[in-house]
Amino acid sequence: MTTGQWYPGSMSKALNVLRQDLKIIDLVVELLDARIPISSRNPAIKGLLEGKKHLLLLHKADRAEEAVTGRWLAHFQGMDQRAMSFSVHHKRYLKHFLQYLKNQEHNLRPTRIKRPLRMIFIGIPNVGKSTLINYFVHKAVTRTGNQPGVTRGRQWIRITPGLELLDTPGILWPKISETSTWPLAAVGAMPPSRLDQQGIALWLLETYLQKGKEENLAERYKVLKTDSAQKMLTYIGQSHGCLQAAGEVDFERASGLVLRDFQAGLLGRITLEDPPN
Ligand SMILES: Nc1nc2c(ncn2[C@@H]2O[C@H](COP(=O)(O)OP(=O)(O)O)[C@@H](O)[C@H]2O)c(=O)[nH]1
Ligand SMILES: [Mg+2]
Repeated sequence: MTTGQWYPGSMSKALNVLRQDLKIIDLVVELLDARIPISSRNPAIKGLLEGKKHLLLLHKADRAEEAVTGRWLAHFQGMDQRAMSFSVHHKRYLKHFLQYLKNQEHNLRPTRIKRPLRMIFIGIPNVGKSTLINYFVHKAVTRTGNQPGVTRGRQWIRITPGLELLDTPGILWPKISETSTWPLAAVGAMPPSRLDQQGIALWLLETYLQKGKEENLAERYKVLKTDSAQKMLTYIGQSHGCLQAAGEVDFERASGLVLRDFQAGLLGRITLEDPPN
């Protein structure tokens, strides 16, 4: 399956919807995958964000290396870009998030407007937008219906008396380039084409080895430690019955296993893209 088929022509339509929604939004919260903060970002939206407050959320932080997420946050701070980490699996992130918005209220709210701060979540497919909206629904004070002056068909979730969330996320498409495809496919933001599967798995294994996390792999797969991704994939295939009729390792199947395990979170925390030093 090519990228073009997976990201159909509805992209410009989605951007138009987003452009409409943004008219009534004060704060745009852009979700990035904390494991791939570079590849999960779409720089093309810069123009859309003009005049909006913009917060980056390094989401799924429970899957990324905590120290590296910290370095990413410092990196963004150094660029005067608001950024926080988040995960729906640890309550403390929600606390921090709400506290931050409360502290920043006077900065985030347009002056002279006496109404709750309006926020939207945007991001690429599978980054966790719907999950996050549902998460906030459960924390919400009320869910409000259509209001005068507000886009028809849109609902707001009142999280606190001073904060409302648009219940429809803004969908962004990742910027596809030669280098960004593997990280996106690895985290499940786009389907691995059959041809790429092995390349992605080898790249993932290589990253674990480079980061000195071969222990994670050896543990999960009960295989020998090695410093070669190719050998690791061979061991995994051998020990997990990913074999062809002739007894040779079926690398395609072994790669599929690695990808599924990674996406299921069975290979431990890892950040696949580090901030520039
Ligand atoms: N580990 C982890 N997974 C998450 C988190 N938030 C969402 N997910 C998972 O990410 C996947 C995609 O989420 P979804 O909300 O459908 O993404 P959307 O396409 O952006 O709406 C689902 O399997 C979620 O369970 C998180 O904080 N941590
Ligand atoms: Mg969704």
